[in-house]
Amino acid sequence: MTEETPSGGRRSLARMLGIGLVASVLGVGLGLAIDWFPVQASTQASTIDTLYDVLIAVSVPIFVLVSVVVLYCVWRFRARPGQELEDGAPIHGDTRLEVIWTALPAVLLIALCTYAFVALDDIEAAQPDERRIRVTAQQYAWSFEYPNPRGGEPIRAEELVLVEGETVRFDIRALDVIHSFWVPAFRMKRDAVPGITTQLRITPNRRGRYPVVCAELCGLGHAFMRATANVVSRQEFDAWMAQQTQGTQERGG
Ligand SMILES: [Cu+2]
Repeated sequence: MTEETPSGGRRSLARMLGIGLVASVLGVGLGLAIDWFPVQASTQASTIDTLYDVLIAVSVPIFVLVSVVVLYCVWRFRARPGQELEDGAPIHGDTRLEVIWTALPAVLLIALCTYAFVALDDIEAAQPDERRIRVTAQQYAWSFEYPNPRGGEPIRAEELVLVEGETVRFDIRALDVIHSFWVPAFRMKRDAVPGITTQLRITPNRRGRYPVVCAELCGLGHAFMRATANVVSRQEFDAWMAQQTQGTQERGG
C-alpha cells in the first residue's frame, strides 16, 4: 500500500516532466534529422520545408508530453494487490488546469495557422510574365497543354517541360473524379476537381527530371498515374517547343 503524500506527488510530477523533457528533445532531434522530402526543385520548397520543421518542433513535444503523462499515470496509479475491488479517489475539476489546457492549444493553433497562411500567401503570389500551362487529370494519366506560340491549337504533351527560373501557373482540371496534382520536388500540391479549374503556382529552380504523381486515391490505377516534370534551360525549352509545333501528331513518352 502506498499512501500519496504531497511530497511524493511532487516528486512524481518532477520525474514525469523530466522524462517528458528528455523524450521531447530526442523526438524533436529525430524529427528534424529525418530527411522527409526529396530534393528542393522550386523556390517554394524551402518555405514549405521550414514550415514542416516548425510544425515538428511544436507538435513533437506536445505528443511526447501527452504520451508520457498517460503512460506514467497508468504505471504510477495502477491498482496494487488487494485494491481490485476499491474505487479510485473521486477527483473533481481543476479550473486553473482547464483554463491552461484550453487557452494554450488555442493560442498555438492560431499562431501556426497565421504562420502557414502568411507563408502560403507569400509563395503563391502572382508573378509578372508567368507561363500558363493547362493540366488535365483523368483516370489514370496526366496531360499538359501549352498555348501554341504560332497561334491556333494548343500544344498537348504527356511530359511536363518547364523552364528553370520561370514561374508557371497551372490551370488544373479533372475529367472524371477528384485527382491531386503533385510534384513532390516542388512541394506544392492542388486538387483537380471535376467542374472547376483550380490553380497552382510554381517556380522551378533546379534542372532535372522529377516525378509528377496523383495524391488523391482516384481508383484502381491511382498508383500508376504518373508523369515526369522535366526542368530545362530556356534554349532547350524553345527547341522542344519548336519540335512540338512541327510534328503535331507525334506523341513522346
Ligand atoms: Cu488520380
